[in-house]
Amino acid sequence: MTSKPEQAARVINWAQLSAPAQQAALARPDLADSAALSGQVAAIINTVRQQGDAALRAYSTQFDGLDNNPLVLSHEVKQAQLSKLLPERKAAIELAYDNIRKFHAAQLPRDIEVETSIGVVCQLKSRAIAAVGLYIPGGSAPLPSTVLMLGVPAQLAGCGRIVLVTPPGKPKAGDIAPEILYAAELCGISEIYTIGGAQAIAALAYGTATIGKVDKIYGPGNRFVTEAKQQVSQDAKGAMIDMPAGPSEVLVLADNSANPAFVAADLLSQAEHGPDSQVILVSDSAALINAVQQEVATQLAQLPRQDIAAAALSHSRYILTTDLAQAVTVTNAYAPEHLIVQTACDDELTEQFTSAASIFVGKWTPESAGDYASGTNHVLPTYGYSNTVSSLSLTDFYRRFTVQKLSAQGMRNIGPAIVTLAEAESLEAHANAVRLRLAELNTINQG
Ligand code: HSO
Ligand code: ZN
Repeated sequence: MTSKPEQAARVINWAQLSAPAQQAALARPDLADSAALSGQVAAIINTVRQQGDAALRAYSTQFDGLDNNPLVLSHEVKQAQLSKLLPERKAAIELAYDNIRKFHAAQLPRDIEVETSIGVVCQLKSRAIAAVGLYIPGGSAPLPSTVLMLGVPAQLAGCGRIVLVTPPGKPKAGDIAPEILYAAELCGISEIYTIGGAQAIAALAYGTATIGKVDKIYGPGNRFVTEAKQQVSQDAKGAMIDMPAGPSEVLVLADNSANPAFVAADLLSQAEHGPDSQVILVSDSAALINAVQQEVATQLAQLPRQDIAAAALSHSRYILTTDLAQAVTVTNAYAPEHLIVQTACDDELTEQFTSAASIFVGKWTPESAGDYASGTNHVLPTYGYSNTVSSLSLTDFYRRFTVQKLSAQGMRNIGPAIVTLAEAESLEAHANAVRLRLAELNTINQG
């Protein structure tokens, strides 16, 4: 566990840092894209492409210690797992499902049609992506909440096939958390495969005899999964992915009106995700920072995952600013995945944030609310990508395309301008495609 003096040493006084030192204070860790990792993942992908199901079974023996993984989760195994679901967990999943569904149903895209010039009609349409693959991690913390975050929008969009893959479970394939299976059932997901890791991503992207290929892959995973998603997304024959990923992050912006125990709990809830989690407190109050540090030490000692949280905290940062305006500047520069604001002027500050992916406003709004049950999506851009990449939403399960139709009058109206532009670009064939039609319209006019 981290001792108090060490924690105190990690307080950064922002105003005293040079510009490069400020940049360094907000830098993310280098991602583990070592040549060894990408080579290993490329080899797994290749093997799955060549040997299909046999490769998936062999990897399951090698990585999961399971002989003869059936790959498909059978109805019987699923029902047996579902019968173990505790009633209060079932009810909680249903509450979360309802709220996530309400918030995402309101995001339904609308087709639009605009007559840009007389006789020139342009349409923008959205249609569900035909086949989507949802990756749900197993491991130290299986995440039924992620099933809802991916499954609800896929269900609302009406994707033709929704495929879920998740590590096979232990001690036998199919020992998958009943909460994951119930969340999948609510989302109407019946195609479930008991595979995880880079091999699961390869199977989704390229297909095997048992697992049909999908068009787009969603969801978080370890560095093998993340690397595999990157690789298949760079191959036109592979599959698109939801977004680039890095370690999960929270930045809490708090002033001396904040409750230090709440702030500490929020920092720790991010820290327990993984040793590489990024945890930052920004405050204009040295007293608050001090109180939070003490609370963190006390609460950490009680946590079952204290080793993971302590590892994350060892590179956490407590940044002291001269005022709240400077705190906002630091926050915007970092572009956090999650931003929690606990100050005397939360609503006013919220208007000033320019780059956070998901903002949690006020003392009654922990990140856990959005992680599970408020309705917002918890699949979010990390690693500073939230400057430009958006939180997962219903539109990510659609493709958008345009349709246009010109009448004879539309061609007469815009044809001459098109010819002029094509000539300006020295693209004669383009100009001709219009000239021929204008000439034809002239003969009709004269005739
Ligand atoms: N905070 C995580 C999501 C999560 N938390 C799932 C708990 N379960 C990344 O946004
Ligand atoms: Zn979380």
